[in-house]
Formats: sequence, C-alpha cells, structure tokens
Amino acid sequence: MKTYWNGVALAAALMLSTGAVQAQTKWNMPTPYPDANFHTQNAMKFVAEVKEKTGGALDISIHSAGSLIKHPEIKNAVRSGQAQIGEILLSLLANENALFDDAVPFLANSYDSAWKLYQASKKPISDLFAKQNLVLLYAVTWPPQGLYGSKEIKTIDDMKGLKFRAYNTATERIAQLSGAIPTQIEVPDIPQAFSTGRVEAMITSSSTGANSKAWDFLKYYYDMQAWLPKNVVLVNKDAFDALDAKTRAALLEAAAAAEKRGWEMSKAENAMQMKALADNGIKVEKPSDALAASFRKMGETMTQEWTKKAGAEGQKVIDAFRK
Ligand code: PCA
Repeated sequence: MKTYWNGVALAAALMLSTGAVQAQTKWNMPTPYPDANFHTQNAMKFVAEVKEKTGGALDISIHSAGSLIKHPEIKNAVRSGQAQIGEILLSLLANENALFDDAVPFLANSYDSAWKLYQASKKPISDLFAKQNLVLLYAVTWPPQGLYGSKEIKTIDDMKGLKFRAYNTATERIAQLSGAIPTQIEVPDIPQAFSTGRVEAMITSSSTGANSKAWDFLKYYYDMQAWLPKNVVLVNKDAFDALDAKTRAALLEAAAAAEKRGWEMSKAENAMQMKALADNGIKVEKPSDALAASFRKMGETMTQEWTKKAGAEGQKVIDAFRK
C-alpha cells in the first residue's frame, strides 16, 4: 500500500514539474522607482495577479529602483527584448515626440483633467509605441506636482541661481525660464543629491517628497498643482505575441485592473503624503499670488512651445481633450 501511494505521489510530482517547465514563461520587469513607491506597489499587485490568473504560466520579476536597468535605458531595453516588460515615466520620452510629454504646466492639473488628457492621447501614443515594437499595457498618474525648497520661495526671483533637481525636459525648462540651474537626478538619488548640496529645490509630488524623506533636507512645499505626469508600463511586442491567447487575455485583464487601481492609489497616496510632509515639519503652503502668477505665465509659454512641437497630431489631442 505504502509503495503504491509513493508511486502515485512520484507520478504526480513528475507531472507537475514537467507541466511547469513546459508552460512557464518568465519575464523581467525593470522599474525606476523604489519598492515603497505606490507605482511599484501597484506593479507588485499586478504581477501577483498575472501569476494567479495564469496559474503560474506567466511569472514576472520586478527589479525596482533602476536596479537591473537604469531609468533612461528601460524603454530601449524593452524595445530590444533585453527585458520583456518595464515601467517608465512617459515624459522622459518628450524629446522623442512631444505627444509623450504630459508634463505641460497647467494644461491638465487635476486628476479628472489628467484622466481626460490620457484618454485623448492614448491612441496616438499607443500607435507611436507600436511602431517601436512596444505595447502600452497601462498608465498611472503621479499626484500633482509642487515646488520644494530648502529656503522660502516667495516670488520667482527667489528661484534665480537655485540648484534645481530636474527629472524630465519640462522641469529642466522651468529651471531655465526661472533662472535656476537644473541637474537631472533620478528618484533613488534624491536624498544624496540634497544632503551633499548638489541641489536645493525641486518640483515633484507629495509622494516622491515623502518617499525621499524630504523633511531631512527641505523646509517648504508649495502646492502648485502644476501637472500630473504618468508612468507607463510597456511590453515588448514579440514577447507579447508569443503568449498563448489565454495568457495574453489574463495579462490584459490584470493590466486594466492595475490601471484602475493605480489612479485610485495615486489619489489616496497624495492625501496621505501631503499629511506626512506636514507632520514631519515641512511647511506645506499655497504659493504666493505672485509665484503662482509667474508659474502660470511659464505654463503659457510652455503650452505654446508644446503645441508647436506636437503639430497637427498634438492639436487633435488638444481638441479631443477640450471637448
Ligand atoms: N515623481 C517622479 C516623477 C514625478 C513624481 O511625482 C520624480 O520626481 O522623478
């Protein structure tokens, strides 16, 4: 009897293991932001859901905080198939095509308008990615962008000569227009850059400020609500096409759920981290009227610049967005 049951167990184990070897696809997913960030948390839920829905047939490993591939290289890594899936900040690609630039100040500066802008631009953006052998899986917005300073910033003149942390072309352009000196710094390097004095101000979200423990090196947060940039998750099209129909459907279902969940997480994160900034001693304030007016003016300049660069395709997006 015992031998019989051992035999059955062995046969079952063999079946399981050969089944797993045959069916399992493993993907690597480089992402730019730390584990504690809500985008990464959302991606972790996404890969868990994919695994569950596919019965383990598609197993995605997240490599967060630029640990496998640095942020500026993630898109090309996914494009070439070096990684099968990855997350990036969409506006990091602004120089490639203005349609990727969703960091235009005050064009869409609430959750509702950011969602509308996303809907208006989703098709042309997906088409651009498709030409690069990439599938846009889902997009999730960051909370609204505000201004952090180690010193009080009452008017735009207080930004002159400030060493300013930038993360895309828009933040670099704002530094330029306001007389600050921009340096591109990725999120994982923020604490070090501030504590060594390489930078002394930045524009980003409550989320990135709190994740970076901004209170250790910054004193002010001005709630500008300037724009809401998105992260996108992209898949290599060959890897996507190589999945069987059932697995692909499960992936798309989990992606749709991740997008919906992500936008809600972003809102909840903003409420929580605005409070965390204040609780930890950052002076959270509205910008002065003068500072807000200067930012609006920069926004108008940058919207004009964007419209020019984005051309007819951009105009279509704007028309759909404003409808
Ligand atoms: N955090 C990212 C992008 C926008 C945001 O809120 C950053 O600071 O780089």
